[in-house]
Amino acid sequence: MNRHDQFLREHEALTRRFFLGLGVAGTAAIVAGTRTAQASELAPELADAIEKLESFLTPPDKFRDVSRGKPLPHSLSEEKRVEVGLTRETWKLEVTSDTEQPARIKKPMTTADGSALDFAGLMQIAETHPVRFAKVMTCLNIGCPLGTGIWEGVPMREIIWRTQPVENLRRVFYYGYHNDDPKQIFRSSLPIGRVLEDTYDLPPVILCYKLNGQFLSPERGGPVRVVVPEAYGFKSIKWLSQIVLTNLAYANDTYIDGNNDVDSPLKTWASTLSVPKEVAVNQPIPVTGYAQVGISGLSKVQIWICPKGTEPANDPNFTTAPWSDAQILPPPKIWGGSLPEDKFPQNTLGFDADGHPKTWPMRLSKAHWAALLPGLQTGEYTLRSRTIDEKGAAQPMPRPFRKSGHAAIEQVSLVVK
Ligand SMILES: Nc1nc2c(c(=O)[nH]1)N[C@H]1C(S)=C(S)[C@@H](COP(=O)(O)O)O[C@H]1N2
Ligand SMILES: [Mo]
Repeated sequence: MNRHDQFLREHEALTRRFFLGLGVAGTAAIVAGTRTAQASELAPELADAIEKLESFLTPPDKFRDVSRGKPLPHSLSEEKRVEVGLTRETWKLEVTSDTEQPARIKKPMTTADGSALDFAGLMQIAETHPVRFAKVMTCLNIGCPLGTGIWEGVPMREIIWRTQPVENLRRVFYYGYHNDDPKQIFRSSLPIGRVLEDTYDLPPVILCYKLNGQFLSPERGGPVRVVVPEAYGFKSIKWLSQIVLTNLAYANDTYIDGNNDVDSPLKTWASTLSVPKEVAVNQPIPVTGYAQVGISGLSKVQIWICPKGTEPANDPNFTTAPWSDAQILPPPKIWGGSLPEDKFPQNTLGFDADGHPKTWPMRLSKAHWAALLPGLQTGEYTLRSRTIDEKGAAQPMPRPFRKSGHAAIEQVSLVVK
């Protein structure tokens, strides 16, 4: 066999092995219909890149911070934070009726009459109603996620029911400490139904006090923030101090300014993490990445490499390109994120008693993937990755518009020398 034939044979073998050759029944984990790769199926050439992948959970102090406020509420001195209720000892939450479109509630909770909720009161509710779930925090306006965590809190409805609402309650809006400057209010809102009931198997909307098993830091919105499991970051208000019950029938989030689609749940999409910039001719190319697993789940990650500039015309989403399946990695052995003892807290939604995920990939979080591209000839190439969600929609569908969250197909350049 001459060298060229040898290459073709190897190339073909590689192609089959890494793109199509995952068909050995019984060797792969299939959870909830999505096939994840077993360690034994991963090419040895990928070991290095997989080893270097970011941890599944993000240490709380490594989240990217996009907080607003002048000064940033978390940058205030300890003394000032004590004064304005941004410590566990001094925190207070008021729950009142909207003065403009009032909801009828019998027992508003106010600081004036001493009925506001304090942290000890919150911890009392936490004794019987703690909720924990994994979630990726993503800013609608930024492509890349800010971090993934196990968020712990109590359902917001537990507090709302204490106000004894009677009628004319259609929506709830909420905001946090904003330097006592009305211009700095950053408000978000939800239909009351979403708060009272967890539809589509979603975790509840929580008042969150812990991230990855540790009390919420000032940077992450402590002492208490809202976390809305299925939503982009702007719904998860930090330094929470006010919940307002209203008869308003539509969204009044601050994020509406800026042309944002504030009813958009998390999308599913893929990104690369490591791609060699330059590779040698005929050398298999290890690539890794992650997928944000949105409301519609994740069934596949696919990649496609083509010589630069040879993309098909009139097919902006590259639906007719020869995409091949990457391997979705199984749950990690080490979760990271500074989780105490690297163990999930008991009763984390979606995890069994031993701390193993019940399904994988997990909706509303992330999954990592890897692929070994067969060796290529000299030239400039463009590598793309995309997701297919559980309904079969290929990125950027089903919701391609930028102001409902990032979903554009990523492209990365690569040179073979
Ligand atoms: N009070 C308050 N809450 C806020 C914000 C803010 O500016 N002020 N920013 C929001 C936005 S736009 C995002 S994307 C998330 C970011 O959360 P993180 O800083 O914990 O990553 O916080 C949200 N909560
Ligand atoms: Mo954001």
